[in-house]
Amino acid sequence: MGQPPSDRHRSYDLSLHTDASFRGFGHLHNYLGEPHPPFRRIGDAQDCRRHLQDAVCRPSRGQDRPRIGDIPATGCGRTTAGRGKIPAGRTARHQRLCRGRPTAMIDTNEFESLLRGHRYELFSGVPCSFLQPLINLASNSLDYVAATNEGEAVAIAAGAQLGGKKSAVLLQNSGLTNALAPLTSLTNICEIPVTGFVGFRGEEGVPDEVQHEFMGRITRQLLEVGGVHVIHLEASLPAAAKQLEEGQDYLRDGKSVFYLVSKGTFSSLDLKPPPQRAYQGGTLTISSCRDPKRPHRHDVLKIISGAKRHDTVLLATTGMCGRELFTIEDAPNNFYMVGSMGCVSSIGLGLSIARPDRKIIALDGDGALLMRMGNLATNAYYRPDNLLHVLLDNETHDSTGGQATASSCMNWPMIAHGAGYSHVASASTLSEVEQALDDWLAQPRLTFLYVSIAPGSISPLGRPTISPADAVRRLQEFMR
Ligand SMILES: Cc1ncc(C[n+]2csc(CCOP(=O)(O)OP(=O)(O)O)c2C)c(N)n1
Repeated sequence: MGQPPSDRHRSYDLSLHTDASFRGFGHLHNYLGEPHPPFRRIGDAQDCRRHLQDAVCRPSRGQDRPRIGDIPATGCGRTTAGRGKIPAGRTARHQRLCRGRPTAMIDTNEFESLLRGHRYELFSGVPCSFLQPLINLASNSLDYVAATNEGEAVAIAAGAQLGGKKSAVLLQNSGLTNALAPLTSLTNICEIPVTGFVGFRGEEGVPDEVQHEFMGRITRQLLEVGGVHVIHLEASLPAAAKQLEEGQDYLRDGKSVFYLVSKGTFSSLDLKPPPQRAYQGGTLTISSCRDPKRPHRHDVLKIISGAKRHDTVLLATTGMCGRELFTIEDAPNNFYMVGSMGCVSSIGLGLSIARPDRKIIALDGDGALLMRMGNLATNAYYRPDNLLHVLLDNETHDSTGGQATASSCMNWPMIAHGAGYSHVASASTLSEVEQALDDWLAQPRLTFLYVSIAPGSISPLGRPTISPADAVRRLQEFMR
């Protein structure tokens, strides 16, 4: 126990240490001038690690965290110079985090004024205990859309941003991987900037559950690789105000900005009881589903494209759907989603909330909807009348070679009905499609239109020549 750490330890980060590597922890504690931990067993790596992290603590940003290699390899290390290094690096926040003594933190109510000052209008997210005050704030007094996963939250925020409502997502870093597809292939390439507040679990030097350690280490890189500008939010209002200001420049340039939020950054704020919403049911118009002579996607899209008006917007899902729509007619009110598979109805939800004066038609595929079925629940919960969610079900991943999906064994109208859509219609002929469209345009209410289509696509098949970012700018111009 009292052996000095070997050279092997020198380059290691504390969080990477294993049971064996903790053999030098007694020496480390001598060096730090800390009392020895109360552990009896060397093998108790978790406890050792927590204790050591607590003792070392992360110094303020911009300074390197001390590593075991910083500690003299021999001797007890009780030198003034050596001991002085670490306390000097401790900020008030680290003392607060590590010692449990509250010092600086942001008053959540005052932060609301900052957010309002920067005209944030819509929030979407998935809860995180570190962000609890912010999520409670959004849920109590701001426009908050509770998403089923973080990718959905990003897509909802992007949809609202597309419609002119400045939007932010609230999520835990554990859910970042859920958000990566829309961050990399929607907000990034379409230049739809969203702001994010990310609960920073597993932050270096802050004791946390083991499952957060790895994600804590890669959070910043993950976001940066995803094309997001990252700012670690300071736990004081004036400093955070400056950082919010700094973020606006990135947003204006079309780049998303995410703020890492450490534990205890915001003062607590109670959640007001959310409005009670019960299953409302809806109407269901089922035709002869899956007619053997079902139409092709191209024919259905022709009808939908032909029905577009000055107040409609068509959002087409990933793959051949967007390409066929473009081939039929490229129009300023078309958005061809590339990537972000499964997110089209979430973009539609955000856009329909932001633009109640427009009628939004989200064209989905069975493979895509299967990928993010939680969207159905969120769409139904928020029930915007101006959203028509069309599922073009060919029971395959047509765009990638016709591989079967599980869709052939599913009853989609019943699923959408069970999720709580206001109205569900199904169509397996072109005249039924036409009828359902007319009904929705005449009486807008959240509608799920199930269309059974045949696999296959037209030939030759075009591909949007307009870039995703230009298509977004064109659509925004159209909606002005
Ligand atoms: C996250 C993700 N996984 C996989 C793909 C590859 N991919 C592109 S289109 C597609 C199939 C989509 O199937 P479906 O939604 O049923 O539409 P269809 O092609 O049948 O019109 C797949 C798997 C992707 N773009 N993104």
